[in-house]
Amino acid sequence: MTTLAIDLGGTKLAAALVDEQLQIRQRCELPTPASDRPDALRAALRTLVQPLAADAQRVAIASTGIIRDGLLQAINPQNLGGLLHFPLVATLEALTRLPTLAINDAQAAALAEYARMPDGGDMVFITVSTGVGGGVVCRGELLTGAGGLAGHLGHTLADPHGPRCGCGRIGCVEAIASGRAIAAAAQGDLAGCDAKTIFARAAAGHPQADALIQRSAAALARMIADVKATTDCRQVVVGGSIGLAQGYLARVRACLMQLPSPYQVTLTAAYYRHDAGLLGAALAAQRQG
Ligand code: ADP
Ligand code: BMX
Ligand code: ZN
Repeated sequence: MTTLAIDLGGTKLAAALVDEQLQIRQRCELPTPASDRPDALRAALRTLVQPLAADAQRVAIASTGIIRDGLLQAINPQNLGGLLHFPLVATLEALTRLPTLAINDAQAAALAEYARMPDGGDMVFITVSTGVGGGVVCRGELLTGAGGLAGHLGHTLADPHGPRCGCGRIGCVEAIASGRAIAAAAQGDLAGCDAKTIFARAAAGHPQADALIQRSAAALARMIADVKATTDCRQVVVGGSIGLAQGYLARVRACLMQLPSPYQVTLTAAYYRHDAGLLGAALAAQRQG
């Protein structure tokens, strides 16, 4: 069976056809609409799925937000242009006439990354992207929680005196480490730059750009220590465009190494790189049968 897999993030929407061996073809991408109008997202999804739906037998979407009963509920609506709710499954079933599964993006990526780990062991996936998301695999099972909130590590506390997060809480990891947070903290000649530009400026030796990235990496390392203390996981896998950016994981490792030995854990970059969410959604659909 061929799955039309979709990854809906705060910045980009990706889609592809995925076969039973998890081979990807016809991958395409669009920017996520920065609008609180559900119609804008519906229109973007229509553009994305229209060329692919005829060659698929089902749809699987990995999406940012708390996903429950096929509905998206934003914990941080600022990541989606202010959009709070969206009926993912009903919209995609109406657009494609295909059965559709929806799963949180970081939870999906955790499934894909865990499936290719040779020796199992508890694993936590973290995406550092528009926001900061997570997925926890414990004894071979993905934790979703009763309401879908499990693994939302970006909304754990980094600094009680930090900036207010879009979720309403003060000082979340996401409000310091995410792409949006890096951009929001930029001042002077960096004001208005996105995180990708700030990484490029840091590579060219810009001290403020370097400090913003270091602040993100340090917050992520502290969060990973908390994750280790909570789960005693064997491995932490990092993805997302910030997580996978040149030099970022090395910075996180260097910060983590400053901490005592119980907090040390194997840290790796996502094997499936930017496709971990897409492939995890396809895998979840395969398993559902
Ligand atoms: P999404 O959140 O939609 O899944 P990404 O994982 O691409 O998307 O994360 C988007 C964030 O990553 C944005 O803040 C963007 O500026 C930043 N970004 C994109 N490409 C890069 C890059 N090559 N290096 C550093 N940051 C990047
Ligand atoms: C936010 C939250 C999570 C998501 C994470 C990463 C929303 C809309 N999303 O914490 O559900 O997993 O961002 O999302 O509240 P991404 O778009 O950065 O991949
Ligand atoms: Zn938060």
